Amino acid sequence: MTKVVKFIGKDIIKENAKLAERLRRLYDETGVRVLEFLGGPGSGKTTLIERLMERLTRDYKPEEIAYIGGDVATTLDTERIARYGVRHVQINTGGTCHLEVPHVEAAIKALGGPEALRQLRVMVIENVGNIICPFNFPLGAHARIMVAGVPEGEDKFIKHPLSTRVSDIIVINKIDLAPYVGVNLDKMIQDAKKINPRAPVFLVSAKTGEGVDKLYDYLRANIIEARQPAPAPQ
Ligand SMILES: Nc1nc2c(ncn2[C@@H]2O[C@H](COP(=O)(O)OP(=O)(O)O)[C@@H](O)[C@H]2O)c(=O)[nH]1
Ligand SMILES: [Mg+2]
Repeated sequence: MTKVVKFIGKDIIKENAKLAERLRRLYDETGVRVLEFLGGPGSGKTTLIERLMERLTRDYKPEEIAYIGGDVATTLDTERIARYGVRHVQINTGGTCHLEVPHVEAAIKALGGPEALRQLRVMVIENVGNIICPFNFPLGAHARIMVAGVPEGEDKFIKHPLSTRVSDIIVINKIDLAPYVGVNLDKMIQDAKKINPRAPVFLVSAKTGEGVDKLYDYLRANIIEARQPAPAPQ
């Protein structure tokens, strides 16, 4: 009889979740606060991180800030962020559609290991552009920030309830394009809140900068400078 090994994907997800707890302990021991950005390709993750880097480098020294860019190929995003003078490292997954804990561990090693983390106040991880897989593989971050671009469609949150549910913060980006693509922003907000009542929703345009201050102030007060550690990754 043919032997079948089932649920292998689930085992990988479980194993990664365990490793993510180890990463979280490393972050908490070294004192770095970690923000992870997730969302579809082109949703505006790198552009939003650029806007946040402008603000972070006003409040912190560049050597207190690090960026880990996850992508299938190229160093394009990391080159964009490197312009802010912050520590940076690119991970090329070579085809895998999401980052896993060993990718981040390798990137931390490239940054200088736990000693380097001790010098940091904040580390930003940009996951591979994909609205499904990365959400299944937590990386121990203190906040997982889902970025959905308005042109991707009004129904993004309903169509991706699991991704929406595991996110700590939801960002609706490219609001400058809402009138052109005929998207009802109120409906998007309502959908997001219905699926994930615990995540605050921010409306931004990473291009014009609208709404970015509000998001930054929230991140700074509640994640980067929070006295209480954030809840363990889910
Ligand atoms: N109109 C508009 N374009 C944006 C906005 N944010 C990003 N973009 C554009 O969307 C494209 C993809 O952005 P990028 O940040 O590279 O997306 P990523 O793949 O999620 O990192 C680029 O051409 C950006 O200039 C926005 O708020 N409004
Ligand atoms: Mg990007």
